[in-house]
Amino acid sequence: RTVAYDPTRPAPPLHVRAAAVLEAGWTGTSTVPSRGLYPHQWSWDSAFIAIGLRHVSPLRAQTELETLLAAQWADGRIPHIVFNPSVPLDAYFPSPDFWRSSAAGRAAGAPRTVQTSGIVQPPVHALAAWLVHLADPGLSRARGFLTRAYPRLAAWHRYLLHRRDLGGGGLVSVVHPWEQGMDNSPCWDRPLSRVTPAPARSFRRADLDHGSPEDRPTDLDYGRYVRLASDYRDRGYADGGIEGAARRASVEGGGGRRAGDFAVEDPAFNALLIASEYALARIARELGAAAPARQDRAERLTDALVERLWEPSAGMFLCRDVRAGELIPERGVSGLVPLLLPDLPRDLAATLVRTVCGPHFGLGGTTRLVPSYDLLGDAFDPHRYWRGPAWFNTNWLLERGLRLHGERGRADALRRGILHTAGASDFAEYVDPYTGQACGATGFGWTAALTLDLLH
Ligand code: 9YW
Repeated sequence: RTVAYDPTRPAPPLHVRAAAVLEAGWTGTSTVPSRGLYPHQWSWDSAFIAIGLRHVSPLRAQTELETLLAAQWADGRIPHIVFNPSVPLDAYFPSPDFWRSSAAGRAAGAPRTVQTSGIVQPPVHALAAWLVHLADPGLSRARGFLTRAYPRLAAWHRYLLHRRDLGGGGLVSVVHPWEQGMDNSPCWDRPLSRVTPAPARSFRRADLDHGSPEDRPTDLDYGRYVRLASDYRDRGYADGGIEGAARRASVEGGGGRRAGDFAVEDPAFNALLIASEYALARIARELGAAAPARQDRAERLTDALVERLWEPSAGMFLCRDVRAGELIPERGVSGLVPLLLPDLPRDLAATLVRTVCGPHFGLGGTTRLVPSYDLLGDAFDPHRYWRGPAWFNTNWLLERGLRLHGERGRADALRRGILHTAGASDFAEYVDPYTGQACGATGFGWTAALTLDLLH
């Protein structure tokens, strides 16, 4: 339900079209990423959507984040999906009866009144809350927006840092490709190959009702996603972090249950946590508390990120396969996202800029937008989801990173590329990085929202 397009009339301005996409996706308490494909509330989508929505309605942007935070679990996790009870169960897979959050997640403190998934997504939320506050500080203070959000955001970061440091090196691990948000990135191929897929007949994909199979993950990928998620559920969504292992050992009187097969330290997930730590420090100061510890933690996390994930020979960050104890030799866009960080050593920032603009990602040369995966990689496919197409959220993050590190000309060019491609593709979910051709859904939430943000 985007604005009807009539070729005999001039198209409405871009900001009007983008706002109409967000209007069409608004349910009254949050915004769906896509009416057909993703009809519930998604965690990192909501954060990006709030960042754009603040320019249309600061109140709705605050509400978007408040709705998500209301579904937080008692252990601090923010679930990756909050289900809308009025949407039929078969509209999206995996549905609430797969996750069974209020039953299987009871020990982890899943909410009783709302159904959610049990995994997480990248922590963009504190950054979003701070930007939403800045859009209308008067309204934010009058509603106590940050006062109410702060303890929840702090608990969310605590969960990640204490329960999810599965590698013991100070970084957060994801336990499912859906947690990192780039579902079928070639970076996951190696760690996923150790996972026995659930039989194809044991589940029914709903995504293929909306998207073309060539643009989506394969059935084999899905079998593995289902296996990892159901194993995690069957462990009661318990984590294998230091605290989690100690707690289970005391409860079960033994070494605890086996942690999952998949654990990866991802550069984008951790960089977004660090960016959100800086935002939490600002939020704490706005609320009148000194927050030197948060600032220090952001700097320490940046050091850990460099130490554990920087690969000089690739000129970028790579993912670490925690179970195998090695870096994964694939160049995914997630390894460029740390450009967002203010305390990145200058030489690393300069190297990242060269890599973004070099043959593997092609910005300013062969590509219009930065692809999700290495143009020269064996697994590159310009149309298949996170195996090559360009996505608007990662490009928005890189635009900020380029600007932060003084690359104004390149940032301006990328901004123009994003705005042009978003408009021409009718706010596509993702696009062919060479041609800008729309893939996946159109009228996609964060594409419209981040377009609005760049227009302001
Ligand atoms: C799925 C909603 C989500 C995004 C993810 C994206 C996709 C869900 O859609 O995952 O069913 O495949 O990969 O990043 O949050 O837009």
